[in-house]
Amino acid sequence: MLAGRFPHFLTALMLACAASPLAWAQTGPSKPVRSSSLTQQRAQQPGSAVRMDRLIVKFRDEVTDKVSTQSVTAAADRVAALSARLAARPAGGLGALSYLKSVSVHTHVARTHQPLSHAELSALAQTVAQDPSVEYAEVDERVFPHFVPNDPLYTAQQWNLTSAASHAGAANLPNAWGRSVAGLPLNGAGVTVAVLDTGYRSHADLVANIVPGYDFITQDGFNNFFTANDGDGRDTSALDPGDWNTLAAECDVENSSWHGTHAAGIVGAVGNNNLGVIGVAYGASILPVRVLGVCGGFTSDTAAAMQWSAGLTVPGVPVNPHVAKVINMSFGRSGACSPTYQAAITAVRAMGSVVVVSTGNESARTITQPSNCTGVIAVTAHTTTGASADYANIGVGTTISAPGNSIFTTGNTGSTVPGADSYDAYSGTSFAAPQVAGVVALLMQIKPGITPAEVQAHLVNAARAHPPGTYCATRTDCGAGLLDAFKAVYTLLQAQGIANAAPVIRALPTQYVLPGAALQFTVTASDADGDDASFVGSGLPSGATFNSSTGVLTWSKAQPVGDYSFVVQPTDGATLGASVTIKISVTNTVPVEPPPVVTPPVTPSGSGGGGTLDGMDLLAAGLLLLAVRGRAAPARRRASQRHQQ
Ligand SMILES: [Ca+2]
Ligand SMILES: [Ca+2]
Ligand SMILES: [Ca+2]
Ligand SMILES: [Ca+2]
Repeated sequence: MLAGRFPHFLTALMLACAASPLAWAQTGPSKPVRSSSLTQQRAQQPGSAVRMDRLIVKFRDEVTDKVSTQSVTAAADRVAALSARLAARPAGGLGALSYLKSVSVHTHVARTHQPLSHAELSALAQTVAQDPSVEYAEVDERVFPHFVPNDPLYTAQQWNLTSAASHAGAANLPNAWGRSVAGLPLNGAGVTVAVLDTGYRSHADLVANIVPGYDFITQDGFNNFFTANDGDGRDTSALDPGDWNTLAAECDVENSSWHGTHAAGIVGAVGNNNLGVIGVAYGASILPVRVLGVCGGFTSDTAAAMQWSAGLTVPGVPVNPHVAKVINMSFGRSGACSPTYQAAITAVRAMGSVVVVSTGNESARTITQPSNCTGVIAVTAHTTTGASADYANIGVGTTISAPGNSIFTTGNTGSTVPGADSYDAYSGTSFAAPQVAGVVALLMQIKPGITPAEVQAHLVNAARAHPPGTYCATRTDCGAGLLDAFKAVYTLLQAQGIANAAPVIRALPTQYVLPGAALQFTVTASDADGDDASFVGSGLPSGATFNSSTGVLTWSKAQPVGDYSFVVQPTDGATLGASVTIKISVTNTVPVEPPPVVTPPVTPSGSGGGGTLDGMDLLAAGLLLLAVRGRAAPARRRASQRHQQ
């Protein structure tokens, strides 16, 4: 984490440029703060199109021979009979089914004779469900449990994307990424996000998601391309030539920032490709639109770029074939919203595009334009603990806060002209806004055509409260709270009729420990959606610690003698599960009971009620009791320590 205040780039720009005839209307990126760098690694591409062929069909109970209904032959016969009835229907062309496997006595998986699109398969499921023999039918969706990206810097550096249990300020992406939409993982696939910034570099961890953008930076005067720095005015290449400045009379003397490559990587660096970092919407298309050059850019060019990105006509510029439904702008300048900005924002919003803007880095209590315009999502920044970042502007018009400190992303080593790919950490509201833009892309994937107003409502309603005791906790001008990707995703899925199952804690027997000895055990939970669970604990014995993320309770010196009740409740980050009381007994006399009678599990059907589970529980309890008894007698020289998964 970085400490201290960050340079007030916009203020500095306005002061430095006050004497410059070209610069007073200019806009600058929030200044990045570099904290480390890594070299690039090899890239590989993810897979693509999805065709599916599996339906889960639950047949109605039939009064028939119990033995025969449990056989594979009987199951295959029922599927074959169903298939024959479907084929006889007028629109039965897609309906040829064959038996694949069983889930339970009446629930089987049927396979279509050819792979279908998700929409075709969903329609077939509805047709199948109308058959009198069928209780229900649904697409056998591929699930992506416990999604942990294999990008090496994700685990090592990208704290901002982890669960709220890992870091109070994190944006809670893992369980959102674990969902699938129409057979595809939830990663922004099919959504285009425009990144209006300094352009982009063809970084190995980014380039696969880049679609052709545009360079909107016009000449400063006749044949004067000081701002553009690429030797021409508007052109079809949004590549970033660098924005270093050597003329103190124009603005601060600076090395190149590669600001656009950072913002683009935060939105949509290629994910799960065994390389570098992962973007929030790691399957989205990134439309790089160049509006910032040396000493920033112009309101006019950014307003034009916004409208072009959303599919509107800008005279002299070819129509954008990759219409962006999300537009990120990590820049601004002081003052009230300009009429040109407001007109552009109103126009692109009417096109259904969501505009996300950073609030600026002046530690101010007013936010910069265009984040203060009507109709945008204005994003301030917070630290790992969820406290408002000391540099981040807040003020009337702030919508939400996103992580802003030490945000790892794609970069470049060049101090002037482009160098090699790198990965770097930066801090600023510039790096908070692209995380919100990425979450918006996830929402757009779930519900294409979702309106900007709906998007904003979901983000705001899903935001976690500013943590108690922090500066923003009692203020009304810091926005709704902290960005929470999973809650936003879950509430939209719920609105679409897709429920979220609560996690369920796996039972733990009474935890016995000798006085003064160490106790450690792990609370675990299962979740039908494959979500990772975290825990809320209460009644922790004095001196014990509980890790809400890993579920590990550690009591290094258990005392005094007595019985304790530790109450723990699981959550997947959106839905709380039932609380469970775990009994802890600090005692010299572990109860000696006769070993339980263990009934061998009854196996054949797998749906034979609770007998199997009960047997396993008894077996586990018996083993535990034996272990405790073995330790409690002469073997007291060893401190008791248990670690249960
Ligand atoms: Ca140009
Ligand atoms: Ca160019
Ligand atoms: Ca990657
Ligand atoms: Ca769940």
